Amino acid sequence: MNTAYISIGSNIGDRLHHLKEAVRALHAHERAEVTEVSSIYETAPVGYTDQADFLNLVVCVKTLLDPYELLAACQHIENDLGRVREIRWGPRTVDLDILLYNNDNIEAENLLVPHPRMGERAFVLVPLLEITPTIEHPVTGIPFAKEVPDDTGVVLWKKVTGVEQLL
Ligand code: PH2
Ligand code: MG
Ligand code: MG
Repeated sequence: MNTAYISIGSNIGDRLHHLKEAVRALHAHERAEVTEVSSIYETAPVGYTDQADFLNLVVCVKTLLDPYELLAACQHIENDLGRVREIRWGPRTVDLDILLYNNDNIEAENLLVPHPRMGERAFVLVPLLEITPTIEHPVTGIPFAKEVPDDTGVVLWKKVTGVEQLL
């Protein structure tokens, strides 16, 4: 069994609904199970800042899918939820990004794991560390908790204590 962490974000329409639909769809996959979920955070947009605030969370998935199959499953869910690809880092109904897959270091054209920008993004690290406080970077071995960036734009929006709350 493999363990992956996935960051999910939405800043268009009914953001909570989109996050829940994404968690449900991952969990409904016959070869994936969502075993842990973080709370939901409201976060100031990073990168392209002239857009609405996001809701973000991180989920832990136990899966028999290989990383590329998991990526395809994530993209399928994004498409099902009506995502249209437009501006890089721009507004999105739902975005699912693979952060970590076991301790793998993947450098493929369409997939970089660990996610190359995760260490700079408080909207990723705050929810990730809520689920797994001692997790380390698979390549550097440095605990992510050691280098959390400025988290002033990341505010607890809904406390979540179990997966059932989002299914
Ligand atoms: N996603 C991005 C770019 N910027 N900012 C926040 N707060 N949350 C996101 O999920 C996010 C972002 C690209 O996917
Ligand atoms: Mg993203
Ligand atoms: Mg993405």
